[in-house]
Amino acid sequence: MIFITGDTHGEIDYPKLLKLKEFDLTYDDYLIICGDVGICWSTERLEIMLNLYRNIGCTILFIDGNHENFELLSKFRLVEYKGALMHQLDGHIFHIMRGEIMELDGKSFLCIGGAHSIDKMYRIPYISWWPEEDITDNDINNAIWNLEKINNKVDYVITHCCDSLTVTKAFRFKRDNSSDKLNFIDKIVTYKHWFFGHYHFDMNVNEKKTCLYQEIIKLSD
Ligand SMILES: [Mn+2]
Repeated sequence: MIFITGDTHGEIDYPKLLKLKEFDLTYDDYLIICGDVGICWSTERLEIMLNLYRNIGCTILFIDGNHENFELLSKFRLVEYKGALMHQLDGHIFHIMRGEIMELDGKSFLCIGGAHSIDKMYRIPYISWWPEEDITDNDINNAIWNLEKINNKVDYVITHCCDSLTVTKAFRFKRDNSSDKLNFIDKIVTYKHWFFGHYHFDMNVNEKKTCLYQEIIKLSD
């Protein structure tokens, strides 16, 4: 089984994951989290967070959001798992690098973490805000390079923020450099469905794009 959900913010929005307990989960089941996972936030609480997420009992694959401690995240070893480059935080907990394409049960997922914090001015650099949050040209170039090998076609796109067109039209929020870069991805990639987090809504923007927060989607086999 493959599940996808939105931001979990460490223990704050963790309780929704307990709904997964009704399934008979194994490590051959996967939970994809669309950023702001918050396992890596403070060094002191890292082990507590890892324990909490281990308790779900399936393999956890997440992209980064804008609220992650990138310094701490970068300390984990890089591994190739499911065809994609990832930081391995624990036996069954992985952070997917930006622009990587993973394959789970025959389905492909283009994963691009990162987003811009609108409340950046109220945050403290390297304590509650990290400059690595924004999507860069290098991230997009990595996606382009990986997409070329499969003719720019994937089953799913997983991001934290969404493209500027969606953010301005569907949510009436401001565009930014990160969302602009996803406009380009939207133009070049053929996909069945795009899931993203960040905006703290559960909403189907259209038939191909879904914003996730508390909802947990189970992909059909
Ligand atoms: Mn968030």
